Amino acid sequence: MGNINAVTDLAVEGNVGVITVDSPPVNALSADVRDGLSAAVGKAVADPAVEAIVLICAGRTFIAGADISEFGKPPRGASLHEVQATMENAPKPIVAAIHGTALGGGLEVALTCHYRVAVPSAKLGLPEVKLGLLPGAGGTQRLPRIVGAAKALDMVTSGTPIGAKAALDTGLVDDLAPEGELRAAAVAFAAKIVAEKRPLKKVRDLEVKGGSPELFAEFRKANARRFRGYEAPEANIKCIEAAATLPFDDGMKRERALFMELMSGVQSAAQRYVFFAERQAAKIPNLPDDSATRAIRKVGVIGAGTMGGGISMNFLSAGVPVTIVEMKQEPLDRGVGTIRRNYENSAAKGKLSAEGVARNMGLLTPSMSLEDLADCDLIIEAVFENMDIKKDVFGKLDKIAKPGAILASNTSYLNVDEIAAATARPQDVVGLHFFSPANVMRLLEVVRGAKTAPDVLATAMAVAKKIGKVAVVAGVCHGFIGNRMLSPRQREANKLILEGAMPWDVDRVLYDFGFPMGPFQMADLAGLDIGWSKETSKGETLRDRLCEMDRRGQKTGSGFYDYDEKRNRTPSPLVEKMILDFAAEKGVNRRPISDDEILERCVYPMINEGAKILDEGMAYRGSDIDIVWINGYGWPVYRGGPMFYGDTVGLQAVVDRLKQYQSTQGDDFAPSPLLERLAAEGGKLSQYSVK
Ligand code: 3H9
Repeated sequence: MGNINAVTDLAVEGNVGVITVDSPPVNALSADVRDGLSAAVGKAVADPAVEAIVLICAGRTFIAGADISEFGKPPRGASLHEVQATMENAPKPIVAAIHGTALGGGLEVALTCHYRVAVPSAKLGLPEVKLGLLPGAGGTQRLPRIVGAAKALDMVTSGTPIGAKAALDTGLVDDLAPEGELRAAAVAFAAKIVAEKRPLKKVRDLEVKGGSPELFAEFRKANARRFRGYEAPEANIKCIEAAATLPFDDGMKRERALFMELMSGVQSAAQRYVFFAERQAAKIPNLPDDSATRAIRKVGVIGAGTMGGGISMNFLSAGVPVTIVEMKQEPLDRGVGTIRRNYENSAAKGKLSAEGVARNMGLLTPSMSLEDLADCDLIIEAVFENMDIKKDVFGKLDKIAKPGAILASNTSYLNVDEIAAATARPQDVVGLHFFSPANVMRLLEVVRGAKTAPDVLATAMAVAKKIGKVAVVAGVCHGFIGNRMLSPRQREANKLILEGAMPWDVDRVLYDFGFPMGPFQMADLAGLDIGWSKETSKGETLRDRLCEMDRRGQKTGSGFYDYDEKRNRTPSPLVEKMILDFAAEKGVNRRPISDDEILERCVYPMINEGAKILDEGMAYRGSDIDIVWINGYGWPVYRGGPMFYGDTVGLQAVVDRLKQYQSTQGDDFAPSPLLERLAAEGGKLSQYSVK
């Protein structure tokens, strides 16, 4: 218990007052922390024995930012700006002692201290942009006064923190303290400042270096694509511009105004929601955080194709040995070669050292025998998507795997319970649905079978965390969460181009909505011939006909679009004619289709399908569904995911439109009972959780 308030303590060591903030988990600037800081600084200033002050935090980190959970609630206690003014104007030097992460409001507090000392492992940054915000406590005005306009632009628009050593180089910290000795080093530093009678350095009094108009113009141009659709990056840029051109107090006013604008907007609400949703997804109802897990020291992967290779890389990169099995030598060699090449490419880009490549490859054991998986703790099957083949593999694994080994399938659609029934240990079977490219995509759907044991589920979640994935639990249903919702969107996209739209119209609308690409671009990229075969093709669908003409997507130079040698696409007149002919053949009277109809027909059935998934208990929470779509399918994070977006539109409005489409398009659009109920009750899909 602190002697200032429940989360703050003031102790005096020699002539230095040490203020400790102790507010787990991350010392966020809650009302208690702000009040405590304000009172502690006041008390230290009033104490004649104190000549300098150190601000340090207990636990795993320095202040990691404003308390995001307080946003949108009525203000309580001292405002952060008031606390900062008290600190910056204190007549005695204040030294911030930084370990862990000084993020957002945390770094902004440190910037109102007169000096900063950090341990080498500390990280300092302004990540507000990731929450759809900007640093609203003077960060945009003070940071460029130390690191210069160019570096500040980079830091506030990326949100990526820098390490303490880099911070020392830019002047953001004044001294490094030995790891584990921060308190003593900071106290010594403060005493030295007093002894040397160093001035009270106020960052606000410094000049911004390098803030020319060209810098901002070029930065905007170079990053236009990266920032597409997002409001926060531009607001952050405007603030740095203000720092470079206006007096400090005017810059602060600009920062405040832009901060309030972002804070009251939908994008930041969505991004803050996603921050908590992502952490929530890791929690399994009725399974405590400290549930027992099985030790995973060695992993087996069956299949050395694109999926198997990507899956293996996740574990190798995390330092876990992998045995990869393929039935024949040539595909095994090819798969291992691809893994090596991927690592070498990372090394060429400076993302991995040469030793890193060697270390990761040294953890990989190629094999042509399933028997070699006998000592694996987790075995992941990534073979062809066919139930008979999968059952055969699991039947064999059942005889080979050691007792207690977890047997996982990477199936993207198939029934995990049926796969589990091919073994005598269904409690050890789970679905681990990775997304391609599996070494890059953050999402992992963990499919809980009817008999999957709780500790298997807990282990799957822990493994996901270890390999840096965002895991979401799904129940057993066709396509689980993600692919199940993709299917109505695909259905409508295909119908729309028969009824009157063109593929490029549908793609443009979904791109403008914020997806990285539309469904037809996606199909061309993936290859139209996935699951298509020349022998059995009967020209029944447009896709069949395109494949029959060898227009199989980007790889053949044409698909729905025509591609040049640099893979730039243009709408194809031939495809346009094929679509018109196909529609005529089917007796469809084409009509003009508005962009609104395209968007509603592609997105509202997804919202509806999400509601069905929740109603059936196939996802624990609406927010889990949003995490799937953001991390697995490029749903724009500033729209919060399909469930959050449905809430933003208004569930009653969604239901009304679904019913209208139901009258013209049929029962595919029949609203789910849960959706109708929530709409009637004023409930929210994003807040819905299965009891
Ligand atoms: C800001 O500062 C605005 C100002 O510019 C202007 C104001 C006027 N608030 O991530 P973890 C919780 S905006 C509330 O699993 P890690 C988190 O929900 C803020 N809660 O741990 C979780 O709770 P639970 C700018 C927070 O070790 C628990 O702490 N700052 C906050 O993997 C552990 O979190 C940021 O954006 C918060 N600020 O990573 C930093 N932060 O256990 C956001 C965390 O109940 N935070 N929680 O699920 C992070 O990036 C990471 O949490 C951090 C630790 C790197 C600190």
